[in-house]
Amino acid sequence: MPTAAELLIKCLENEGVEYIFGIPGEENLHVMDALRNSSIKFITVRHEQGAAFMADVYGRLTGRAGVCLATLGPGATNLITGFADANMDRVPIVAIAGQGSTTRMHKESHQMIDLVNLFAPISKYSTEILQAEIVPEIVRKAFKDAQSEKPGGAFISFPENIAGMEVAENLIPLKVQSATPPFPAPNKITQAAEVISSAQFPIIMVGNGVIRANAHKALLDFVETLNIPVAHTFMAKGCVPFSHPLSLGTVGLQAHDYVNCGFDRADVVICVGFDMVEYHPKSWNPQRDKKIIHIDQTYAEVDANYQLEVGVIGEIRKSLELIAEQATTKESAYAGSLHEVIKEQINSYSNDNSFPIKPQRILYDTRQVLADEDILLSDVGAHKMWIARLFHCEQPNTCIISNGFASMGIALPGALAAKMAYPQKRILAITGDAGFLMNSQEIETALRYKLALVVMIWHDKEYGLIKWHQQRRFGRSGNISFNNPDFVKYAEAFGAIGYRVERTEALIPTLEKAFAQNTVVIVDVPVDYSENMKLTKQLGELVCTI
Ligand SMILES: Cc1ncc(C[n+]2csc(CCOP(=O)(O)OP(=O)(O)O)c2C)c(N)n1
Repeated sequence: MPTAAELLIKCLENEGVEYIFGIPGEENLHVMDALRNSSIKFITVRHEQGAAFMADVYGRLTGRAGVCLATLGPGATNLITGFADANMDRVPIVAIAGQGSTTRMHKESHQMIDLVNLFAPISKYSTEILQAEIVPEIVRKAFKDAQSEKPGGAFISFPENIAGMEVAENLIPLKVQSATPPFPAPNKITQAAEVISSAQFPIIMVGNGVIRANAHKALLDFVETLNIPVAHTFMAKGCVPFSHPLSLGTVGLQAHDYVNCGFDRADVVICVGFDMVEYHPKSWNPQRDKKIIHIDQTYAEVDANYQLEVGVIGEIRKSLELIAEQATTKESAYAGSLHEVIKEQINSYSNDNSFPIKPQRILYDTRQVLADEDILLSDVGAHKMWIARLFHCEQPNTCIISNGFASMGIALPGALAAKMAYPQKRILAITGDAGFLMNSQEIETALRYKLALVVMIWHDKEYGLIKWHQQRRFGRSGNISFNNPDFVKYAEAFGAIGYRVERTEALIPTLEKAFAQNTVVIVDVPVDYSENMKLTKQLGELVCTI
C-alpha cells in the first residue's frame, strides 16, 4: 500500500509540478523518499530562502505554482521571506514543510512551532495534513487557491507520522479544473466606454494582472484602437512594447517622473490588472479628482485615492475588446512627445564614458546585449529604481522586478528558476552588492545543475537605496557602508567565472564574453551612485510642459 507521502507526490504530479526546490530534512524523509520514482525533479538548494525565491520566480514566469519544500522549525522559517514575496507579488506558490508527529504537537517539543499560524498571514491558504486520506483534497485546494486570481501562497504542513501512514490504493488525486474568468457584465462595458468617450485626456495604467491574464495582445489592440497613451507598473514591464509611440514606460518611482506628466494631465485613468500594492494611487491621484475605470478579474481594493467610476470585472481580454468596440477613438497628440522625452532619458548616456559607470550607461549597454526575449531579473535597491525607469522591454515577463513585497536577495536564486523555465534564453541577474551576498550561496546550486547565467553586481560598498533616501530626507546619511570580498575571487572559489569591469567601454565586451561562457559568470561593475541624488534634483525641478 502507498504511503501518504507517496500519495502527496502523485497529487503534485497530477498538478503538473516539474520541480520542487528545497532542502531535505528529518521530518520530510518520507516525502523525499517518495520522490525517487517520480517525474518531479528535486532541486537541492543551499538555503530555504533560495528555494522559496526560485519557486517564486518560477511561478511568476510560468503562471503555474512554484513548489518549495523544507523541514519543520528552522527550515520552514527560512522559507518565509521568499514565500511572502511571492504571496504579495501575486505569484502562485505552494510551500510544503515537514512537521513533528501529531503525537508531540500538544507539548513543548524539539524544533516544533505552529507553522500553520506562522504562514497564515502571508498566504491564501495555510493548513496541516492531519489525516492521510485528505491529501488529495488538500493538494487540490492548495493549487486552486494559489493559482486562482489573485494568485498567492498556499502552505501545507505535513506531520511526519501522517506522511509515513499507508493509504488505500484507490485514493487518487482530484481532477484539475482550470478556472475561466467570468464574462464581463454588458452594462459595465457600456458605462466604461461612455466614460472613456467623454474623457479629454485619458491614460491607461497597467499592472501585472495583464501579464498574468495573458492579455498583452488585447491590451495593445485596445491602446491602438482608442489611441490612448499607456504607462505600466514595475511589474508589468513589456505589457506594451516600449518602442510603441503610445507607450510612456514605467511608473512607480516615488518621485515625480516624466511619465507622471501624463497622469497630471489625465481626467480619466483606465487601470488594467492594477494592484495598489505596487504603486499607491495617492502618487497619481492626490486630489482624488480623476475618474478611475478598473478592469480586472477580481474586485478592486479601494481607498480614498482609488474610488471607482466604473469597475469591469471579468476576463480582461474580453473586457478590453468589448470596451474598444463601444468607445470613441481619442486624440492624444502629447503622447508621442512624452514618449520621446522618456526615450531620451536613457539614450543621452549612451556615450558617457565616465568611470565608475553611471546607472544610465550600464542599462543602455545591457539593453544592447540582451535580446528582446532574454530575461533580466532585478534585485531590490537603487539599481531596481534605475532598471524600472530605464530598462525598456518589448515583451512581457522579460524584466522581473519584485514590487509587492520587494525583498532583497531574489535576483540570484530567481535567475536559476528563470533558466530552468527558459533554458534557451539568456538570463541576467542585476543585484546590489548587499543583495548579492544575501543569497550568493546558490551559485553552487546553479553550477551543480549546470545552469548558465550571468550575475551583474552594482558595486558601491553601500546600501545604496537607503543612502539615497537618507540624503533625500535628511541631507545626510549613516550606517550604510560595508566592505566586500573580491567578487572575482569569490566566483572562482565556487568554480564559477568572475570578471571585473575596469573601464566603461569594457562593459559590453565583458557582458558578451560572460554570455558566451556556458556556466555561471559574476560580473563586478563599479557604479556611480552620485547619479541618484542628481536624479532626485532633476525630477524635483521637473515642470511638465507637455
Ligand atoms: C530583505 C530585505 N532587507 C532590507 C530591505 C530594505 N532595503 C531595500 S534596498 C536596500 C539596500 C540595498 O543595497 P544593495 O543590495 O547594495 O543595492 P543598492 O541599493 O546599492 O543598489 C535595503 C536595505 C529589503 N527590501 N529587503
